[in-house]
Amino acid sequence: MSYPFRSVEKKWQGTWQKLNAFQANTQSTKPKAYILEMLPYPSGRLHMGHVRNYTIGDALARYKRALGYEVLHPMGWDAFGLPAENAAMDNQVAPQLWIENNIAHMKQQLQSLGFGYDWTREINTSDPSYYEHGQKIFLNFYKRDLAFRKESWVNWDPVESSVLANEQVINGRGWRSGALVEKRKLNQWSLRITNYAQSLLEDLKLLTGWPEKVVRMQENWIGRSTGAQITFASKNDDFSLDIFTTRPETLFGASFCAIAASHPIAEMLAANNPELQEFVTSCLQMSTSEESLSTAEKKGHDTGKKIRHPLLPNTELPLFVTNFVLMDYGTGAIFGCPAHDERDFEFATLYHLPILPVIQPNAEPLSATQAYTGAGTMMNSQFLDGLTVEAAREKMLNFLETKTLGQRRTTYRLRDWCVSRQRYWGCPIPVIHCQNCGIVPVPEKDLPILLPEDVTFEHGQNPLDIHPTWKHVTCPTCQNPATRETDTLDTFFESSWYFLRYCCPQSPEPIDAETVKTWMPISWYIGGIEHAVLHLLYSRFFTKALRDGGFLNFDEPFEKLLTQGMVCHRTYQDEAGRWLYPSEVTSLNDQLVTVERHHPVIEGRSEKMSKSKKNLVDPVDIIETFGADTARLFTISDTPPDRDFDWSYEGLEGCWRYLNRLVRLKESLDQYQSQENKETPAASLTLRKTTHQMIVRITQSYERLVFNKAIAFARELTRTLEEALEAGLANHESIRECFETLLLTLNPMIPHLTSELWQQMRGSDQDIMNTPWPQADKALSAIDQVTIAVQVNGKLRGSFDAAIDSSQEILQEMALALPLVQRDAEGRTIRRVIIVPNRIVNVVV
Ligand code: ANZ
Ligand code: ZN
Repeated sequence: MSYPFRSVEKKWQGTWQKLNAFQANTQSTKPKAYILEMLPYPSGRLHMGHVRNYTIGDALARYKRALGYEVLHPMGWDAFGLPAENAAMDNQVAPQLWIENNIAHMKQQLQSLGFGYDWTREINTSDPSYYEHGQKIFLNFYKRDLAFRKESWVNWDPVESSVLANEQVINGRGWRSGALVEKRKLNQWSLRITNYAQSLLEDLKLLTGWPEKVVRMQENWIGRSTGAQITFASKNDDFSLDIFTTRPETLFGASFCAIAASHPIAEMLAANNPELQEFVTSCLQMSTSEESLSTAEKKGHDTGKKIRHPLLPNTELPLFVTNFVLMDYGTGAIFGCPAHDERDFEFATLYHLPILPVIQPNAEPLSATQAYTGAGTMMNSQFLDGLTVEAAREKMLNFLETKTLGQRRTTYRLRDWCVSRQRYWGCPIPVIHCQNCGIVPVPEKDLPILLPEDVTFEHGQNPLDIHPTWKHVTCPTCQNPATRETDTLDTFFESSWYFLRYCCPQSPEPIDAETVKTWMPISWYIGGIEHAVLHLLYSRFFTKALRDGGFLNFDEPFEKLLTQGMVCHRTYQDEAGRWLYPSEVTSLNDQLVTVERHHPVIEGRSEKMSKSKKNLVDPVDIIETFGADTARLFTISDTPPDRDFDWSYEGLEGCWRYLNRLVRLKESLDQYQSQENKETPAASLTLRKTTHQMIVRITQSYERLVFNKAIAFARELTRTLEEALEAGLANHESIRECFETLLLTLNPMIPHLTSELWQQMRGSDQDIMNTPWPQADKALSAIDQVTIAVQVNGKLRGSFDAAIDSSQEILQEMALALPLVQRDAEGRTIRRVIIVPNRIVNVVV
């Protein structure tokens, strides 16, 4: 007989709902913990990625609660965005309604998994009660010149018929549509995230609880470069050119200058040069993302103009317009030094320009077939000759500054964040355009600006723009006829601050600083790595911008970040190459065949679950067959949460069997308590020791979020208890203590079954949720320790204490965590780790 999970799970879900068990109390005097999973898009169905993400968060939140924290663990919906609009077009249903239905359905699915959320704080970003506050924040940014409108070249996604932010262009394509992005010159709203480039970069230092990888990705995205801005004059002195360089020491090796196609000087020169005009136009049509530029063929057009070398009176440099210089980086103009820059080398070879070496490599001869970009000694460079590259750079910078030919300059790769979208299903930007007054912010008393509901969707048109009346208003300042802004905000605007609103969902102002301060920063933020730059960078920017606007008083929103791995599954194809769902495949005489006709099936490798390859498992099926606890346990039992994990039916069944083992254990325990055993103090003590040692190990695993290890230890303890029951030598108290420890430590992961068994043990008025986390007794849990020496390439680098007979895996992990070892290993690959048990770990790099 297997345990009746349906009734048990329903019972506990009902109890939690009735008790409002997860409502967070701001007034509580307990220490606070804020655990958050990234809010989902309400597509209508939960997928396994959600289940894993939310199980991790829920296990953590319940654990913190058991430790005595007042826990905030809310949930909401990132509800604006294109899919709702597409569904509206496809199914003739209003986006509002489509979203509402999806939310209702997904909420019910979340509840059936037993996740403990404080639903009184639920946020739907498309609800006016939320976006009204987004509009207030926008106006505040506008007042502070952090939101601005200007005509500029923007990324145009032809499939979405809308503009995209730089962060949303990936390899030259739209992040959602996959379409090749075009450049358009449009009047758009942007946020001045670049004002914060330096502090976004500097404060990465504070994020010691973030994965190194994500910190690196943000650092690269912000892309700080230091160098010089140098002014070059044209031969006829009809214009001057400011260039940006990170290599001023190579100035004597300059052989040409180049500017972007959208540089004002290119525009000026093209005005009476039709050929140049044609070239400029063709460049502008091309995608200009950095990635596509670095791979695209370098093209240039000689303007015929000559530029004077600032330090060599007799040298003239040709001026090119090129496709590889970006207008919005540095000054949009460069000098080219082909001998020491690969791109310039390629260009010079193509256009037969001189290649003038100015750096002599220290060890090798100069190559004639490629640029030399390494260190060396300066040559052909007058006052720099003989210096190292570094020293020459300093000397040149000082020289340029004393002669006022240029100055030191720092630039960032980060661009201002374009937030205008030409779509209906987004938050209306609360401004009015008036012929007399220009841009007029909507007065706060008129907020929220609501979306009209009677709209028509026509392909390629913004429904707000073609609506007969919505945009026609009177100017709040001069009372003349005026029009509303018809662009809506990028949905990333709403998701950049929703976590603040969860703290004070009823506040009449967007943010109640006092309340927000009690909960923020978020202790653990859990979500996908795909947001490493986009959402996480925007949220950090909002936090800083809101701080400077007096809305709050801290610098960073997310103390610790966990980027969870993917849920993967093997793929299946029939002989014709068609993808098959796992449910369409069965095994017959050890061969994989289709369920229906027993045709042969070809098994592929495990890949991220995706619709296109059909390697999906529907959480609903799993919950219905095995229950929520099995599904929860399985998604976190196999691998640490930040790694990918392979879905397997066998693994799932293993978890199901384990739950049943716990049920049987309770039955054996009842029997044990009612019978005479030949108890010995030694056996009881041994059992108690194991129990308390396991409390330490399991607690440590929770602290490090390695639930798979916590589960492995719990399974070990289960085995010990089964053996003790069998042997019949331990006393009732030690047996009971062991079982209760198991229930308490498993509760965050499998809350339904453990709640039920707890009640059976302790009585119907008892709730495991109100029982604190078990404390290990120091004397009982003491494990014999040994000191392990750690070497890197044979040199002593430190030591640490570990439990005697610790596994190789644990020893390796602890050794690699030593700061000195990390320093030695940085930027190198670890080739081997040699372990002498209980003595030495030697890391070979
Ligand atoms: C002369 C030079 C000599 C350069 C040399 C490099 C090597 P990062 O590190 O990415 O900041 N550059 C400047 N502005 C540019 C723009 N708008 N579009 C394309 N390229 C641009 O690189 C800065 C270097 O990229 C600058 O230093 C400049 O070329 C180029 F041996 O100046 B360099
Ligand atoms: Zn006006």
